[in-house]
Amino acid sequence: MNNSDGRAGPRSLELFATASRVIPGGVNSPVRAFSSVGGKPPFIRSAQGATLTTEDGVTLIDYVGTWGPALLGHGHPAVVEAVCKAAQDGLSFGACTGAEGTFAERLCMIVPALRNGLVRLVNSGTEATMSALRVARGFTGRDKIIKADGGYHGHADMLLVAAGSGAATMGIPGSKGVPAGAVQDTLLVPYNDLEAVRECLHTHKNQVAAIILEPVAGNMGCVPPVAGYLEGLRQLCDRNGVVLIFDEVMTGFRISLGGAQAHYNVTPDMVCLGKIVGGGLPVGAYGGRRNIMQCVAPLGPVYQAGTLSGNPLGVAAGLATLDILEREKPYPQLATQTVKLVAGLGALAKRHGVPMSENHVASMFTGFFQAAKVCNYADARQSNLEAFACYHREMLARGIYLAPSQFEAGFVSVAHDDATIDRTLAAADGALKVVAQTIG
Ligand code: KE4
Repeated sequence: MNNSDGRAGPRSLELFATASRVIPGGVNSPVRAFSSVGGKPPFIRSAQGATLTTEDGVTLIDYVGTWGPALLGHGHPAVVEAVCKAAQDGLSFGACTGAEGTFAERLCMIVPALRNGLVRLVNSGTEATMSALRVARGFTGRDKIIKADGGYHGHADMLLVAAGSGAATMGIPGSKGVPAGAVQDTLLVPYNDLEAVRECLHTHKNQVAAIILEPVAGNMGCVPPVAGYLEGLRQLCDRNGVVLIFDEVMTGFRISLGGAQAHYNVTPDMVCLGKIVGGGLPVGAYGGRRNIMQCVAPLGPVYQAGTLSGNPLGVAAGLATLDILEREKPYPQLATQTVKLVAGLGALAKRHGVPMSENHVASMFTGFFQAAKVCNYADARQSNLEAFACYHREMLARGIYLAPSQFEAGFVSVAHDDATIDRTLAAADGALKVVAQTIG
């Protein structure tokens, strides 16, 4: 192995064997197992800025960014310092702290859906979406929810649904262990299809509590909303008394400081946050209109709780992250670097005759291995997954760490400078040459 080959070396393989004896699949989250790209995952010893260092001593340029949180780059000194300082005063109290209120105030000032509203801190994106939907059901007294096919909102039972055929379909369990009853009220519509939502609301008149949506899809690969889609959803929800929930776990503080809702100027009734909001520590949040959130215990009858919710270390990391984002406003730079990367990848794919369709919004991007434009999950699934797997392996062998799935978004951080992007494009030149030979 050369010194930039990120594929699992002897030490990573040894550690994977150990982990596989005691952890399902050797991983604490399925996508990390590299199942869809082949090979075994490199084990990571440390991370700094735009790079990861593996247990085999190889330094990789990272576009996973711990699945989104590392917007500022890994191990930002001000965030690490804030966490270490908070830790000196104790790790968790399970009681009220001043910092929680300060953090909630900052969130309510920054995120449009939280302005004059209420927000509750939790420990993951899954908790945020699960809780927001329970509150929407409690507030409306309705049971049905609508989600987009290919949208991922964490692993709560009601959200683990597989799409059937047809435009708007009744959810069917998307995982063993999810009872049919848990998804019987979950309706699926194609992303970016306003007519399907209109039809669904008509068919299930006065029965739908909420629509939950990634305002920029990231879990089918990066897929932006088509013009008018978010605005149309807003109108349909207003007309039908439906709670519009933007799942901004991935897009929050990524697309802009105020998230996708600020970028597209469409304010949902509720918002779910995660990833960047915790600066890399386990923090999620959900909130929105005051009259909705007043249903939440202890104010109202909708129960939700959490031992480590508002944890001092997570709040310290989140506050430090918001401080940096508000002070440095890195979004124009993030967009510039992402455009440079995506344009470079597109030119290289063209040069090598590899069909690639790029989507990007701010510092989220995906190169789909197909020629057609990707506007929803059905489009995304037309991608050449063998070509993607080959590309992933070849990039890793050249020191570039990409999400091990065609259906994930890549992330550029503040630390991805010109030299980092140039190194990435040089690696992609070689990788795409191999892909071209492979797909013939
Ligand atoms: P967590 O429970 O993983 O913190 O958040 C769930 C979630 C909710 N909403 C959106 C839009 C999300 O993207 C996620 C989690 N994202 C995945 C990757 N796309 C996390 C990676 C993983 O599952 O290991």
